[in-house]
Amino acid sequence: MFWQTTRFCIDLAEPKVMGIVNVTPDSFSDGGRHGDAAGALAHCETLLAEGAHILDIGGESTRPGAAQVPLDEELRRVIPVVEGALKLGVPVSVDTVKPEVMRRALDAGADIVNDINALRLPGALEAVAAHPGCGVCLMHMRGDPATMQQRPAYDDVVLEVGDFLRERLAALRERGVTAERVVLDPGIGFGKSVQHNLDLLRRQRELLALGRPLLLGWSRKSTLGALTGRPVEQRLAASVAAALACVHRGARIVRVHDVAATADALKVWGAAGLGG
Ligand code: HH2
Repeated sequence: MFWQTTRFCIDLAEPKVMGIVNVTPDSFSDGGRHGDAAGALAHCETLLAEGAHILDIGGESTRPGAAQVPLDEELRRVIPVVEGALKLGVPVSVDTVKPEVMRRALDAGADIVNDINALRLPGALEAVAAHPGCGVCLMHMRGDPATMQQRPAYDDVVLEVGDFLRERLAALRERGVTAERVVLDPGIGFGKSVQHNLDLLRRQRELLALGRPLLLGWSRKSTLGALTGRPVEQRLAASVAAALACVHRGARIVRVHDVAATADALKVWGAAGLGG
């Protein structure tokens, strides 16, 4: 299976590691670490040396309760880093919900739009459809970051997430964006309880029926804290285990902070014939 993006057709025969680059003061696990463009670009290079296949650059924290970032501030944070990262020879993704940030990043040459809101803000579908070939990650989120963890409820979380992703994929197709450009993400921690996230992991294969590759982001998330009792800075082993578990259940891209450990684990996993 392949993921068609602006400059790269990404071969997903082997699982791919998407390295997280948060250019934010307040991300839940690494806020403020790479707050300026030079620091963020140095982090991009580190992640590549550690084995990242894709860089995902974001300028707005989406942690539960996070404040929204004004458009001009998000552009100021993200665009210089996207421009620099595009020279590094790997696919560059922009993690944003804002159509104008998508447009500006795509104009700069970005390969992928990663939207936790699945292109639901007015103008977002159009921003992607106006581009001839960028890749897209559509993620499921119930509610918005300000309120999403207030008693999330589903009859069947896997069926409801699947229905949502199918509808968003169809909305993109209607606007002429072919399925080869799209990957799907159930959105771990976005309007979901610990049990919902675990149901999505255990029954992840059901989402493969949607016919597109799955991207999963478990890295350092609070469900791992609930399972291990560990604070966010001590969730490396749990994050690597979660990445392997979701690759085992059919994910082809894992979005992670700890690239070196995840890439090493996936190499051993693959060599053992366990998938990927
Ligand atoms: N998770 C976060 C942000 N973007 N995108 C996708 N496709 N899938 C995810 O699971 C996902 C995402 C949250 O993690 P992080 O970027 O580390 O934190 P913050 O939002 O606080 O910057």
